Amino acid sequence: MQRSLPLLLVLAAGALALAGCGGDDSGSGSSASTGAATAPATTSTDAAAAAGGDVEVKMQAIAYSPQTITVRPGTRITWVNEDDVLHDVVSTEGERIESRLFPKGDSFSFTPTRSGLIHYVCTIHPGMEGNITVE
Ligand SMILES: [Cu+2]
Repeated sequence: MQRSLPLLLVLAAGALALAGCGGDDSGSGSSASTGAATAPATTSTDAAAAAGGDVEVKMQAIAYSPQTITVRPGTRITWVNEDDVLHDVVSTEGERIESRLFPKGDSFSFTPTRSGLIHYVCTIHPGMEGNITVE
């Protein structure tokens, strides 16, 4: 007797409404309109940000993982070093981030306060770079 299709449609509509609420910045973002927000590749990090939780970036095999994250202003980002060598987090573009070099097992946290793009690097490992989209 019961049909589940209407329920699925309601759930899908709700998900679309949530996604639209966060992703539609057609009036603002003048400098950040890269179109990357429409790519489905950032789904997992978007979900973490939407849930209001912290976002964790691992420093693993001389790389940041995930290398690119999307968060909302006010979301705390924590980098955790899982390598046997020192790493740091220093921004070269956008909001200022400057951690110390820290060893395996240690972490560093930063909370962006405004929308924009942040590009950061590890100062002792060329090519170890990451990006944060804050929107
Ligand atoms: Cu490093």
